[in-house]
Formats: sequence, C-alpha cells, structure tokens
Amino acid sequence: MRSSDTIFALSSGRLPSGVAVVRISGPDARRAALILAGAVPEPRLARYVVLRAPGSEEALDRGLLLFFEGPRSVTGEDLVELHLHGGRAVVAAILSTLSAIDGFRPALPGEFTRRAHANGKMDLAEVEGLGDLIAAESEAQRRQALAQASGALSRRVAGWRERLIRALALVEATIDFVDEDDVPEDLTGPALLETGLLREELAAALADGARGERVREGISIAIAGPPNAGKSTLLNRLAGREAAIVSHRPGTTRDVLEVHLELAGQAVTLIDTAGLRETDDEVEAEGIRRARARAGAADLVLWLSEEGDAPPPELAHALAVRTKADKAETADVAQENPGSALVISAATGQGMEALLARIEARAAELGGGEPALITRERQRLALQDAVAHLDRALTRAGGGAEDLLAEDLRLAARALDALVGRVDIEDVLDALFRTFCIGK
Ligand SMILES: Nc1nc2c(ncn2[C@@H]2O[C@H](COP(=O)(O)OP(=O)(O)OP(=O)(O)O)[C@@H](O)[C@H]2O)c(=O)[nH]1
Ligand SMILES: [Mg+2]
Repeated sequence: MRSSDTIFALSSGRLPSGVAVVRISGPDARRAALILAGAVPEPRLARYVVLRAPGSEEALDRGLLLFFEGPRSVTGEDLVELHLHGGRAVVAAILSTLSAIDGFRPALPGEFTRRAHANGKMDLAEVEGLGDLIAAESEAQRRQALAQASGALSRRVAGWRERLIRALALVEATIDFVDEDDVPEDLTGPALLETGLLREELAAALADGARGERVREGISIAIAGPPNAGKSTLLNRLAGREAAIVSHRPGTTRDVLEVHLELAGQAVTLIDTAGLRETDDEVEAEGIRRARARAGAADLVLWLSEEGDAPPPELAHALAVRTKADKAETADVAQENPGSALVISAATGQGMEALLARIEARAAELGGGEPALITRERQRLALQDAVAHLDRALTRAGGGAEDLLAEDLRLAARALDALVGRVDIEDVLDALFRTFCIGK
C-alpha cells in the first residue's frame, strides 16, 4: 500500500440509492477523468458527462464529474468526484474500470481522511471531530462534532500554544542573557503571570470537558425500583416499542436492558434494571447486583414504586416516580400527598409529559449549552498533562530555576501538541528569534 497510489472508493452510503458518490484521490486522479469522461473539467465546476470504459463506445452511466486540483481539495491531492446513479451494477462497473487503471487501487478504511491529515488539511482533533460527526445521532452530538471538525478545539489550542511559546521565549531570553547588561529586567515574572492565566483557561476547558464527553457518549438514565413497579413498562413506553418483557410476576427483568433514543436533542441510553429485593435466587441476585451498579453509575436515576417511596440512601439523587396512577388506590394516595413524587401511569400516559420535562431539564443541564471543547478521553488526558506541567512551572518562581521553568513550559507545549496531534518543538526558537534581537 503506497501513499503515492491513486485511491478510489464509494463515499456515499448503502446501495441502491438515488445517487452514489465515488471519490478518486491521488497523483493520477486526472487520468481517471480523462479515461472515463474523455476530458478533465475546469477545477471545482460540475460537468455532466457520459462515463465509458476505455476503448468502448458503450456508456457505463451518465452523471456529474467534479475535479478538485490539489492542494485545494479535501485530501490535499488531486481529487475527482463522480456522482452516479446509485445502482449496484452501475457502481460495480465504475469501480472495476477504475481498478483496471495502472497505479489505482481501492482505498483502505479512512484513507481519504488519513491523506487529508498527512497533507496538513486536518489535525488530529479535527479528524476526531469528523469521525464523531459521521457517528452523530443527536442534535447535541452533531453540533459538538461539527464545531470540533471545523477546528474549534484546534484554534483554541493554537492560541494557548502561541502564548505558551511567548512565555517560554521570555524565560529562554532570561537564561541566555543572564550575564549581560542589556536585558531590561528579569523576564520570568511576566512569563509566570502568563502561565498562571493560561493554567486557569486550560483548567476551565478541562472542567467543561465532562460535558463534552457526556454529549459524545450519550446521557444514561437508569430505571430502578422494587420488583413489579412498572419499570419495564415505562421503558417500553419511552422507547415506543416492546423492548422489554413485562409481566405481573415480580422479578421478570433480570438482565440490564438498554435502549437508545434522543430526548431534548441529546442521545440518551435508557437502562431497564432488575427489581431490587432480597433474593436467594442466584441469577436474580446477579441481576440485582448489576442493577445497583448501573443505577449507581447513571447520569440520572428514576426510582419507580407504586407507593412513591423515597429512593434508598445509595441512590439518594434519584428522581422518585410513583407508578400505576390509573389504579384507584394509588391515585387516591397521590392526591393526599401531591408533589412528593412524580405520578405517572405508563398504561394511560398520565404524568408522562411532566416526567419527560424533568428528564429533558436534566439532560439540558448535563449536555446543553455551547459545544464543549474537549469531547473525548484522549483529549482530556493531554489537557490534564498540560495543566500538570503548568502547575509545576508555577512553583518555579524566584531566581535560579529558569532552566526548570523553561522545561516545564516546553513539556506543557508538547502536551498541547499531542492534544491536536502535532509535535514539533523547533518553533520555540523561531519565536525567540522573532521577539528578540539576537544579532546584536
Ligand atoms: N394498571 C397499571 N399496571 C401497570 C402499569 N405499569 C405496569 N403495570 C403492570 O405491572 C406489572 C409489572 O410491570 P413491569 O413493567 O414488568 O414491572 P417491572 O418493574 O419491570 O418488574 P420487574 O422486572 O419484575 O422488576 C405488569 O403486569 C404491568 O402490566 C400502569 O401504569 N398501570
Ligand atoms: Mg422489568
């Protein structure tokens, strides 16, 4: 597999489809246009063409052909895009024609993006954002991923890095000129001041990162409570399908069951669990152990019971929900003591709007607002690393520790580089040369 090969692939979705898009990228992409359509159109203009196999008069298909001349293309290479009729045989005929061209081969998974990255079109954070955008299922995930794919994190990191390098240049200057008279004063003071400001900004982004990761992974809502409370019935109602088995027998649900849905623009994993009770049954006991674990880790727990009981102490933050309001006795009790718990009937739908409103409010609390900068663990760890180095740098105040301070700042810059997937430290020197008149 050479990176100088010209690669091609079906870039649109499952066939058959209305339109299929085939992408061809690499040094010989023009040749594909010449062979298939007889001419290479002007860059960035769609041309309606008849596509033919080489040496044949017969048309394979008619469609649009676009040519993007590198580096002004998504991969940074010459790139041809064919918009074909989305039939399996049409696409097969085009792909097999492309395969027969010398130096052409099918693209590996992610290879277009890999080339875009290699050609400096996207950094690592943008590639991650792009991956998330393609996987996005909720509105919040789409917004967050699009921001990251469009360079929101990369731009912020670039700004931080520039300031860090400037601070580092001040420290380097202090080291280099320490024995000379023409350096105005100790420059580590301003460097430390900037380091402190940066540290706060990085820490704030880090604190907000939990929200980003939650949006990306989805919010988890566990339904817990005693056996027979109506947990599975509620899950089915929220999911809009019979996902879980419902029965009048207490202890029906034994495994943890998950359904994925979108609530208030957030991806939500709804988790049905085994009813909590004392039991001698080994299988049920394991189900209950899992139920407790999942409820304990969930972003929101709904504690269901027919009596509207308060949740147990280990789930103190759970939202109490009184179920089966349609049953007369329950309804009476509910009226006696209104407001103590949400009252619903999964059978009639009573109280469901209020319950959904509470869930949505919590989802908005957890994942709402402007897209977060940090959206995955790898980014969080790199940012934590940078903050740790800045923290260490801030302990170097006072004379004599300039070398150590410089090293801390260099390591922080390297952590930021790792965050966006770029590691070159040479431009520290560039910054130094730019800021000071070395050739004195
Ligand atoms: N009248 C009425 N019956 C309900 C309602 N919700 C659930 N039920 C009934 O209550 C019984 C138990 O329902 P499930 O949803 O299986 O209860 P569960 O909490 O999942 O029970 P386990 O899985 O055993 O812990 C079933 O017979 C349901 O039909 C409701 O809103 N009104
Ligand atoms: Mg159940």
